[in-house]
This record gives sequence, structure tokens and C-alpha cells, in this order.
Amino acid sequence: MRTQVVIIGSGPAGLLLGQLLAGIGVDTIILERSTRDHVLARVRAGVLEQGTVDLLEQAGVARRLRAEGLPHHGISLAFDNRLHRLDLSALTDGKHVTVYGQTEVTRDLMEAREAGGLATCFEVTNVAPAGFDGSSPFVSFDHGGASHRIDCDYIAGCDGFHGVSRQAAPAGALKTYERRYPFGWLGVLAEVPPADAELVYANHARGFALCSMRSPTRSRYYVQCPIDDRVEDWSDQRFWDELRRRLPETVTDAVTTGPSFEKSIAPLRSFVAEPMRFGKLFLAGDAAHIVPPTGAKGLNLAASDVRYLFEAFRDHYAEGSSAGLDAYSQRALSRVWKAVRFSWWMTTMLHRFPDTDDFGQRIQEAELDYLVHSRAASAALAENYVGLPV
Ligand code: FAS
Ligand code: PHB
Repeated sequence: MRTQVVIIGSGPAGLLLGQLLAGIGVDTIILERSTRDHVLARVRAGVLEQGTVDLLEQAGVARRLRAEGLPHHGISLAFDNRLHRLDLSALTDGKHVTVYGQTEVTRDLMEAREAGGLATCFEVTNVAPAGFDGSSPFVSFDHGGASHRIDCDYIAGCDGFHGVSRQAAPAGALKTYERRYPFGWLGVLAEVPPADAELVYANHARGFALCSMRSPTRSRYYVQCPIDDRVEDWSDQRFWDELRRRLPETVTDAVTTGPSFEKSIAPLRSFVAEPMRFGKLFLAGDAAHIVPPTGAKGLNLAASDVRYLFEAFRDHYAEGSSAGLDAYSQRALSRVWKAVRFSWWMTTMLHRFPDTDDFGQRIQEAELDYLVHSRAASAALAENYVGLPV
């Protein structure tokens, strides 16, 4: 078999890259370890920057997003039993974010790929990128009881944090940076109306909480939890009680409880691998970097990587130029590190750390109090939250 670009991973990064390349006639094959249903069942991100929305429009997959996505012009910060709204649009000359679940983004992309008759191989094993340090890259893998090989021009490693692409980097060629956080996020989905029309990020001495949503009737909530907690440690009742303890009374009174239909715990880490290119192998999305979800950047960073990589492939195939390919890693990492910093800052300001004593709690509250009363500080948060220019 032969194709122009083999994409490893059928998550948002791989699917979006495949859709954009299809739009300019570049052939791809996506190799995916999981089943189609498993990929579509994942519940993850919920907030899209405008740059991500624009890219989904460009990929021709934004019809449902336009109909069902919720434009949000503000977020609220809660601390010391107070609630402060940040008017994102007023602080960023009219920009906003869109609330639309990653699950829906993945479904829209996957259905568009299938409608276009484009090839995705699910449930593959032993995927191995090779030859990418020379002129004949290929990917070998097992599927359906047989071994296969796809020769290609380029390999896009879009296989997430636990994938094989980053592991395939030549020995000594990779520099990694990591910060693991001593807590996780317990998230639930429930068919109940959201407590607030916009997102609420809450700092509390008991720990962080986040009120989000998927629709006017479906809420997404998170509470910070100990890193070694298990989902079975958290009954719905315990979750609702803990969430309400961490919110200002005005928000607590608006929380509608109900049975959760999804409950999971995600660990939090900051991670960056440099560079994001090894010859004909390019890393994009979580394969190259991870951010704590506090800044709502993970999915959006995957999208900006894909934008840069797509533009580089486009210039290569259309004009024979390698400039975009040569600049990809540096261009992507420049934006990645700014998002990593913002996500780290939001996490540090809003979460209870093991060494956060009474003094530390008051310092966090003072930082938040300064932030919500300073236009300069609020604008700095807002311009990062809506997404820095791509
Ligand atoms: P993904 O991990 O989504 O996709 C990678 C794909 O590659 C997967 O389908 C995987 O099965 C496949 N794969 C892996 N190894 C393979 C192999 N060897 N061969 C073939 N295929 C392979 N971001 C936010 O902005 N907000 C959030 O609230 C948020 N919550 C999250 C919760 C969790 C539990 C996780 C894990 C992430 C969360 N994220 C969040 C980040 C998340 O949204 C990612 O940024 C986003 O999924 C990145 O997309 P991809 O880079 O496509 O990686
Ligand atoms: C979500 O809705 O899942 C969500 C929203 C904002 C975040 C993280 C997660 O910062």
C-alpha cells in the first residue's frame, strides 16, 4: 500500500488533519488503535477557541457546531464566597469562545471522513513508524490477523500522550519537560441544566471546582480530587455535596443535581516534547504536549498544531516548498509553551496544593481579588483564554 501522509491516531488532531488534507486532494490513511465506538465515546474537552472553530469551518465540518455550539462571552471566577464575571469580549475587542464538546467535534470529523470515503483502519496493533530519517518513510502494523506496510511521503504522529510516535524519535533526539500535579479532576456528566449560563472556575480551601456544560440541559462538572482516588470512591451524592461546598452560595443554590451518566478521573500534568519533527515524522496534539485542563487548551493546541502542519503540507504539495515543514516545530512550540504557561498559571492559582497552608490560601485569594479588579490583569487572562493569535 502507498499513500501521501499516514496519520497515526483518529482523535481530533488526526481526524482534523486528514479532513483538511482531503480538501486539497492529499491522500491519507488513518491508523487507529481503538474501535470506532471507543473513540466516539470519549468525553473530554468542552471549550473551543475561535481559531479552532475557524479551522473546523475550513475543514467543512462545522454545520452542527454552528447550530448547537454555545457562544460564551464571559467566564466567572469564584473565591471567598464571591462570584466575579470576566467579560471576555469586552476585554478582547469582541472575541469569545464556543462551548461544544470534543465528543461532538470527533463525531463530526469522523462522519465527514467516512462520507468522503477516506480510509481509517481501526483496531490496529504493533504500529511502527520507520524510515522517516531518510527518503522512504513507511508505517508497519498488524490488522485482521495480518501484517501490513504503508509506504508514504510523510508520517503524522497524532496518537496522543500514550502513542508510539513520540517513542519512535531517535535516541537522544527528544528533550522532554514535565510537571505532574498532586491531584486529579473528577468529572461528571448529568442531564441537568447548568448552574450558570457561563463557566465558573472556583478556588476553595477544600479544592478546585468547575461548572461547565454541554448544552442548556446537560451539565459538565469537575472537582479536584486526590491523585489516588478512584471513581468508585465517589457516589453521586458525595460528588454533589462536595461540589456545592466549593461554590459561592449564589451558585450552589442554582445547582440542579441528578444522576451522573459519565464519571471519570483524569490526572493533571504539564508535558512538552521537543522538537515536534524528526525527518519525515511530525508530532501533533497530545503526542507532543499535555496541559492541565484548567485553561481549556488541550484540544485547542491540537488544532493549532494541525493548522501549522496542514499549511506546511499544503505549501509542500502545491509549490514544492519545504519552508513550512522546516519551520513547523519551532512555530508550533512557540504557541504550545504560551498555552502551557497559561494552563500552569490557572492551575496554580485555582487549586489546593498539599503545601497550600492558610497563608497560601490567602495569597491565592489576594491574586484572584487583584485580578478581577484590575482591567490589565483581567485582560491578560482573557486574551489567553480566548486564544492567542495563531
Ligand atoms: P487524543 O489522545 O485525543 O487521540 C489520540 C488517538 O490516537 C486516540 O484515538 C488513540 O486511541 C490513538 N492511538 C494511541 N496510540 C496509538 C497507536 N499506537 N496506534 C494507533 N492509534 C493510537 N482538553 C481540554 O481542553 N479540556 C478538557 O477538559 C480536557 N479533558 C481531558 C480529559 C482526559 C481524560 C484526557 C485524556 C484529555 C483531556 N483533555 C482536555 C485534553 C484532550 O482534549 C486532548 O487535548 C485532545 O484529545 C488531543 O487530541 P489528540 O492530540 O488527537 O489526542
Ligand atoms: C469542559 O467543559 O469539559 C471543560 C471546560 C473548561 C475547562 C476544562 C473542561 O477549562
